[in-house]
This record gives sequence, C-alpha cells and structure tokens, in this order.
Amino acid sequence: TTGFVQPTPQVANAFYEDEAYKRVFSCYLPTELQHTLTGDLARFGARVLEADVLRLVEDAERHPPYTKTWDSFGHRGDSLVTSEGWRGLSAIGIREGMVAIPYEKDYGPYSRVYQFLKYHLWTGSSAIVTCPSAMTDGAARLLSRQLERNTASPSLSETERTVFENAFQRLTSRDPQTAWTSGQWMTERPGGSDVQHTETQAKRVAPASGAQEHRCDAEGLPLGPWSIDGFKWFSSATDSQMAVLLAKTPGGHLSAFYAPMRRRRQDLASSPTVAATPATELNGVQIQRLKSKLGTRAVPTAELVLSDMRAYILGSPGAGVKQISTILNITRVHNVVSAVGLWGRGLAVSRAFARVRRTGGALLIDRPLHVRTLAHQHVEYRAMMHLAFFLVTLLGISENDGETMPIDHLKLLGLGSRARGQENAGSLLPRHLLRLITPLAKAVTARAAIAGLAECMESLGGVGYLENEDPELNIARLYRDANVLSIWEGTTNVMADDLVRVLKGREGVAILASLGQWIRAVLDQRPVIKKTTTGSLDVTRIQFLHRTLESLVHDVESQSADSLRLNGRDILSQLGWL
Ligand code: MFK
Ligand code: FAD
Repeated sequence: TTGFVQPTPQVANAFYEDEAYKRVFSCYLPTELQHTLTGDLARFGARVLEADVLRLVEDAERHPPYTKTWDSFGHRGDSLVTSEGWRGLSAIGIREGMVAIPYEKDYGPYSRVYQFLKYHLWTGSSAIVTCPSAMTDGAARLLSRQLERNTASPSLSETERTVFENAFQRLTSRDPQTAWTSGQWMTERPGGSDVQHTETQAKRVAPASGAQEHRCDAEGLPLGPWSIDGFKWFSSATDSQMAVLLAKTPGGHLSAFYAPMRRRRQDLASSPTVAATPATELNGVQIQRLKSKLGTRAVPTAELVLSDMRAYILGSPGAGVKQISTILNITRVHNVVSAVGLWGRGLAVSRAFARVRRTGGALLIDRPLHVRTLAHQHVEYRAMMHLAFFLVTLLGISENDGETMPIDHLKLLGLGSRARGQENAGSLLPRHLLRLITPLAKAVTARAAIAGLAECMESLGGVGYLENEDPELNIARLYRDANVLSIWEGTTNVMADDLVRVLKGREGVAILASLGQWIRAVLDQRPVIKKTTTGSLDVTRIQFLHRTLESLVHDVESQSADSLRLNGRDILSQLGWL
C-alpha cells in the first residue's frame, strides 16, 4: 500500500539518554568510581539494544520452554527444552557479571550500586533471565554466609563445606560453561504467602559424613543425607543446577535445604550397555507441567513432584524461614530494580515515539498536554529510581561493613555519621534502614511500574497495545512481565505485613530511631543538597515525612500488631513518601 508510514522510533542508550539514570549514577557513586565505571556501563547500555541481543529476546518470546516427559521407548526423562534465545541471554547475563559483580568485591560497598546500574540497563532486553539471576544471587549470599560462619566457628562437615563452596563458586562465576543458576522453592498449594502449611517432608537417611552414601551429584560430590518428598507449586528456574527449598523436618519444623538438581545415574555402573544415555538424571524431581502465564513467558516456571530428592540442610531444623529470608531480601532488591528497569525502558520508548509522531501537524514532543502527561510519569519514575538506588546503597554498605567510604558522599545520602566514628550507631543505621525499606520499596516500586507501564502503552496509542515486531519497542511485553512484580517475592499485603513485623519486632524501636536519625541527617544536608543537586531531593517532602514519622512512632508504640496489620498498607504508603 502507499501512503503515510510512521518513521520508527529510535530508543537511545539509557546511560546517556535517561536523565533519572544519569542522576542516580552521579548521586550513588563517588566521582572517582563514576570515571572508572563509565566505560563498561556506556558500552552495556548500547549492547542491550544491539540487533543480536534483540533477536535473542524475540526468539525467547516466540519459543517458550516446553517439557519432553517421556522418550519414545517409554522412559520418563522430564527433559526441559528452553529456547536458543533464553540460553543466549542467560549466557550474556553471566558473562556480564550480573550475579558475580558483588562477590568480586572490586568496588567494596559500591559493587552493589555498579551491579544494579548494569542490571537496570539489562532488564528490558533480558526476557527476564533476571529471575533466575536474582535467585542465584540470593542463594550465593546464603551459601557465603554459611561458609563465613563456618570459618568463624566451624559447624559444617568437610563434605558440606566442599559442596557449599563448590556451589558458591559456580553461582558467582562469569563463565557460562561452568556457571550455575539456582531455584528458590517456597510456594506450595496451601500457600505461598504463608509457608507454615508446607506439605513437603524431609527425613534424614544417611550420616552427614556421607560415608555410607555412594550416590553423587552431577559434579561427583556426595548427595546430601536428607531425603525430601513433596510437591512444589511454582519453580521459576527449573533449568537451574541447584535449588534452595523449604521442607518440614520431623516434629513439623520448617527447614531450609540445598539440593543439586541432577545426580549420577546408578544404573550405569551395572549396565554398560546404556552408556550412550545421559550420565545424569534429575535428583528425585519430576516436572509435572509448565505454567501458562500472562508474562515472563520465556521463564520455565514449573510444578515439581519431589520424591527422594537428596539434600543438605542449611542451618538448624526449624530455622527455614530465617535462612531463606537471606534470599528473599536479595531477590526483593532485584525486584525493585527490575521494576524501575522495565519502567525506564517503557519511558524511553514513550520519549522516542513522541519525537517522531505527529498529531494535528505537531510532534507529540511539542504538544504541552502530552509532554505534561509524560513529565508527570518521569517525576514518579525519578522518585522510584532514588528509592531503588538508596536501597541498593544500603545493601552494599551492609554487606561490606567496616569498609571506608568517601565522607562527603555518605553525608549527602544522610549516612555520614558512620564515617564520623560513631561506630555503633553508624554501622547499625544502614542495616536498620535496609530491613525497613526493603519490603516498602518492593511493594511501592512494583505497583508504580505496573501503573507506569500502562501509561507508557497509552502514550503510543494503538501501537502501544500491540505485541510489537521490534523487541526494543514492545511495551506490551514489558507491561505483561511487570505485572508479576507485585505478586512474586511476596505480594503487596505481605510486604505491608512484613513492615509491621519489622516495626513491632525486637528491633522495631531501634529501627524507627534510625529512620528518625537518617531523616535529621538528610535535613542537615539541606544547604549542600540545594547547592549540589538540581532539586531532586525535595526538602518539603522530607519535612512532611518527619512529621508523618512522629505520628507513626506514636501509632506503633500505642497500637497492637493486629490493629497495625490492618493499617499495613497505609503505613506503606505513608513511608512511600521516602
Ligand atoms: C526479576 C525480578 C527478581 C525476582 C525474581 C523472583 C522469582 C520468583 C520467586 C518467588 O516468588 S520465590 C517465593 C517468594 N515467597 C515469598 O516471598 C513468601 C512471602 N511470604 C513472606 O514473606 C512471609 O512473611 C514469610 C513466609 C516470611 C512468613 O513466614 P513466617 O513463618 O510466618 O515468619 P515469622 O514466624 O514471622 O518469622 C520467622 C523468623 O524469620 C523471624 O525471626 P525470629 O525467629 O528471629 O523472630 C522473622 O523476623 C524472620 N523473618 C521473616 N521475614 C524476614 C525475616 N528476617 C529477615 N527478613 C525477612 N524478610
Ligand atoms: P496466597 O498466599 O494465597 O495469596 C492470595 C491473596 O491473599 C494475595 O492477594 C495476598 O496479598 C493475600 N494475602 C495473603 N496473606 C495475607 C495476609 N496475611 N494479610 C493480608 N492479605 C494476605 N514461588 C516460589 O517459591 N518459587 C518460584 O520460583 C516462584 N516463581 C513464580 C513465578 C511466577 C510467574 C508466579 C506468578 C509466582 C511464582 N512463585 C514462586 C509463587 C509466588 O511467590 C506466590 O504466588 C506468591 O508468594 C503468593 O502466594 P500464593 O499464590 O499462594 O497466594
């Protein structure tokens, strides 16, 4: 046909074009590191828009995973087939250090900021391989804590130490040939928010030394002494090499376990004729079926039947939630950055479209009403970007306690007292804020991104609603994917409930005191902030927050946990002013 054809919008490298991203880059990294990291981030901002990466995204979306349950001869195999696109994108994520960066510790407390700045660029082109990488990061953190504790006070057997060390090295590797990803299996049919009704059972079948246990995992390391039977309702990284899962130990105690996904086949030693078949099999796992989902379609989310899955316990029996919360608190930060990352890509498409689309003779970029609509979105996005990267900074500081940071930089973030030598208060403050802000930020960024991406779709008119042929412009995909962010890793109500758990918990009073201390420190910085920023930290808002906080402290002290729980979402939105 002849006639008008809309010129294609060109999405630009976010490192140079996304003002909120640029602001966060300069706010949350000290100047020297900005120089060091510019090269890699600018390169990666361009890389995620290159044709070969976008082809992988398209392939991953067009070819969702499937299972081959039986072979032609009737052997059950449960092989999971993922697309070339999915595998290619997974390899890129691993090579770029999407999990490895914070464990390489090249930039101390700022390694987390670097990791998540890169991750932000990645989300929109990742086909959500970021889901397994989030759980992998969480599992690596959990295993590294086990190993650190063991160094300080030995409690692991030599076999356990070797198995955990091997897994940790693989999870944090940058080599796609040898790197592992990890699943996180919590949700069961009776409940995902409330895991106390977990039906999966674990029993100990061999001594911890593994002396009587000759079966090995795919690495040749002994399989664990616990045998697990049950059913997991959602497993999103079914192609992973390991999982951290919850199961009940005798006495009904909810406990956490490490389990390799595959084991060496026992029948091979006695039947040399089957040597041509795969040397490993699933470690007591059957894939019941893959889920059919609104979004995250490339992610292999499965229902799993567990039957004598062999595993190692993590921590003591009954400490399952406490152990796995190390993972939860990391994956929730990934969720936060995924929210702003997907939203950021959506806004980039909106901006690109407004530059080329004419209505009534004018480009949309010159139409005041359209610009006002976009501007409102950008202000919200910018606020959520600050929340996200403040949280990331707190994570980095908390994981690298004791490392020195530039004082001016810390002061600007209201964290300066730490460097003034107030060791005790100083080192507690970031951890307190991290515990408080993680559920808050997880809840508010997810919902803001979902609403924001709906706006982005509308800003493109009818084309916004289409499953666009150009993967970098497909807001419909971003919107479908973003909708899970308020559900997995704890729904909004569960985050509100977690906030009440924090406020009414053993450390509640101290945590609120830290929040008050931080707000006062930020207010102290008012003159500096005014001088050094373009007004992105709104002081009136902070003063308002201070007043809100005072009434909140009063409420927390005077009300029961149950009545506070009813108001959990109000508290979330009040603190959302942060
Ligand atoms: C691309 C984006 C990245 C994300 C990818 C994700 C892929 C999808 C993966 C999933 O969805 S995995 C499944 C996620 N599931 C959840 O997030 C579960 C949601 N439910 C909750 O979070 C509940 O609050 C929880 C299961 C934790 C409640 O369990 P309990 O047993 O009722 O907890 P309880 O008794 O209140 O707390 C037990 C202990 O754990 C307490 O410590 P103490 O024993 O010392 O008192 C709590 O303080 C502690 N705890 C609970 N939550 C914590 C925590 N500690 C630190 N941080 C937390 N978040
Ligand atoms: P329920 O817990 O039954 O919640 C239903 C509703 O009740 C929600 O609106 C919730 O907010 C509300 N509610 C629950 N408790 C309370 C309360 N105390 N107060 C007020 N309201 C409450 N899980 C894994 O373990 N591993 C995975 O890899 C994984 N991947 C997933 C991938 C996808 C695509 C999806 C959609 C889910 C995945 N999940 C995974 C599961 C996810 O974590 C759960 O669906 C989620 O935690 C909610 O649990 P549920 O589905 O049992 O809902």
